[in-house]
Amino acid sequence: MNIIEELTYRELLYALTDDALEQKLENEKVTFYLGADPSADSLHIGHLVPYMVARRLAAHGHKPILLIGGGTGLIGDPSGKREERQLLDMETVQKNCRGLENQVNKIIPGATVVNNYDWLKEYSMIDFLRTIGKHFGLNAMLAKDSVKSRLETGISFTEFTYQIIQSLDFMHLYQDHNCTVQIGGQDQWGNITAGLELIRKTVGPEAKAYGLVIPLLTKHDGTKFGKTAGDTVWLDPKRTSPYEFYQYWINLDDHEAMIRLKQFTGLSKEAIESIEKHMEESPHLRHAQKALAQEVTTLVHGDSALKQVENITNALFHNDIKNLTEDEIDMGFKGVNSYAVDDTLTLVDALIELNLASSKREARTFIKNNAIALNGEKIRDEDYVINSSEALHNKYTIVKRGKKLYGVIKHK
Ligand code: 629
Repeated sequence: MNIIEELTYRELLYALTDDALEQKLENEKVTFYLGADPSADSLHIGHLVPYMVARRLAAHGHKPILLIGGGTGLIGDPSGKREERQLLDMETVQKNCRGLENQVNKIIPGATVVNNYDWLKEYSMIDFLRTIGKHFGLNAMLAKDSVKSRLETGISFTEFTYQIIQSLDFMHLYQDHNCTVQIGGQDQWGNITAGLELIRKTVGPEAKAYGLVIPLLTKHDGTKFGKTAGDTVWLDPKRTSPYEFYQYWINLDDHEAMIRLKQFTGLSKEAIESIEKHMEESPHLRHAQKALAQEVTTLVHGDSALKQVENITNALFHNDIKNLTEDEIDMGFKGVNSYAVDDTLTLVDALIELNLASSKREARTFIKNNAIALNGEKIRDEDYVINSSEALHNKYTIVKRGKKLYGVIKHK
């Protein structure tokens, strides 16, 4: 498989600006770039898709440049946005840039990372209008989806200009880094083709540059990709813990897990097909989900985080709560209802405070029916009193009701 066939197999190719790019990628090693704007201090798993394409291109010997939009982030890309964005202040943009730089360095080790603020800040207004603005026809600019779709609702001159700024980046990278290919999500088509035009007009007709765009991910059930219960799945472990991250992939259905295996892992076609066969033979083992969750968690959070996450998952599955470290408890039970106590608390009251029972009566019934465990051990005594001396790490008593519901008592 050549790289274009491979991207097609992996459902990672939406369009090329020129079919000749396929031959070029086969015959030469090119330099390509991918940009992200610092709208937040972390990427999320939607952003990860083009970075997976960058990894595949790099694996085929092409040279990646990862651009952080310290300059464009101050303007705001209208692509795919129905409304004008709120401008971010300089301090926020710079802080966000540092967050993104750290992340992209880990996703593609060894890639060149650049920040477009470094060259965009050098333009004076008159210089910009004379040397760059002259190459952009108003009609072509108005015809871009990002602008056309906003003519009714409104778009500022600032966002209208965005396509020129992104074009300048491509021109700059073409001239200074011999970068001939830009990749991005399909929403970036207009900005990328604007750049091709600018390169042609400034460098000359012999200039040859290309664009490759990647499909925006959709889910077959109509819900949004990359969200759980409305919350974005971030790469930053402080926003989405490695355990929550792992759980996102583990919980996908079989059909989606197979597609994401192709898109988000480096596993070969043979390995993916063997996983698929395995999955069809014994679907209950969730082979595809496990392979996927392992691969993507390792890519984003590293080997030791994966170990920790698997440890938590196993402990919860086997009721082996007592062997969890303090960090593992923090991560595994983040977001679970908790209740802080000074000294002692009856188990009945604990179940109510943790929302695991709606009345004392119900709480007693659960205990009687053998449905309640503390730190992995069943409790049958309806008058049981939780005591800090039994707390794990002197801090936590983990309360479990039935197979899946948890609460955490935090001892002060
Ligand atoms: C300067 C800035 C450039 C080239 C690109 C850019 C960023 C681009 C953009 N991208 C999105 C973002 O930053 O806004 N104008 O959130 C986002 N991108 C990844 C994919 C995308 C795209 O980071 O390209 O399509 C999402 O999958 O929306 O010189």
